[in-house]
Amino acid sequence: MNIRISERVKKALDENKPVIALETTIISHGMPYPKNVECALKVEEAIESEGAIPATIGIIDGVAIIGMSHQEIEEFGKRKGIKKCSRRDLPIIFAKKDWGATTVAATMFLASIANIEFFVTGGIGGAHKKANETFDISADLEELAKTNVSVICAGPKAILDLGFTMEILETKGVPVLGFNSDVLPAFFTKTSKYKIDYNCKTPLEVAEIVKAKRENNLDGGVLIANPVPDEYSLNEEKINQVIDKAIAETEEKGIKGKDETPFLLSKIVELTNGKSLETNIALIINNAHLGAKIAKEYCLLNK
Ligand code: PSU
Ligand code: MN
Repeated sequence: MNIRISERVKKALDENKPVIALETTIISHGMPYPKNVECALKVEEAIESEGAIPATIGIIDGVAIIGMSHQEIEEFGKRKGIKKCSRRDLPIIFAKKDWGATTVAATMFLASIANIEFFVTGGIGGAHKKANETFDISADLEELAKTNVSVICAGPKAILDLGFTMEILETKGVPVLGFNSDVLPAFFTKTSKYKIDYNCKTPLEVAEIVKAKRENNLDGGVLIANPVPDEYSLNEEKINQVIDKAIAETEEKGIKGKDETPFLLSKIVELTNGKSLETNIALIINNAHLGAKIAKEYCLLNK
């Protein structure tokens, strides 16, 4: 496989140090420049401040990079026309020696090849509203079903059908753990009406569950849902109105498939005058701290 693991990440993995995978779709298709680059670098810093090693993953000229340099991250943030790359796009990007910004699904796949257990992001993809008619269900859920990587996020974004998404995760055998939460956080907001069965209070508790999953050969991911910090949580009613407006616009404009999520994300930033972006950045950094803490505990358990 065309893969380049940075020396720093290689060394950390060899020495059983905590490594955290990070995606690039969030940079290229999830946020505007230059905030996207600022955010990506702050997330790396947050991970480092906890004593863990960040591994931002993306594809450059057909080579999967595990552990991008700051310069490469900057390039991902700036460059136009980088393809959004989910699992199904990987062979095409490799064959054409193209650039690809990896989604949760593709990043999980590449992280697993590099033996990285933990992956931090903002929100995962899931079943879109009306997925019962359109079948628009993110490949992220399939990947969580089969690939051995644990994903720390702030819940699926409320642009999705959260109930449908949770049902699919259950069907596919993906444990969903709330971090100090009894309900599924909905990305921009701390809460939703969907109950979570397992509330973990400490990073160690999460690490123990991940370890038990691996030791018992229960393939697939674990989803850790970490609510956005209080001071950044948006008003549920207002954000849902904004989301409905953005979704109505996708219908008017006929935006579908892989373009739908990036369109909705940028529309929501526009409609909230950038407020949603602040929240988005804050919650990823919050997830980065938690992910690093969990990974540290996991390394200690596996000593
Ligand atoms: N959710 C967010 N921000 C994002 C994404 C999801 O809050 O940037 C990105 C992730 O990379 C995710 C992808 O894997 O969108 C899902 O796209 P789709 O729905 O086309 O599978
Ligand atoms: Mn989709």
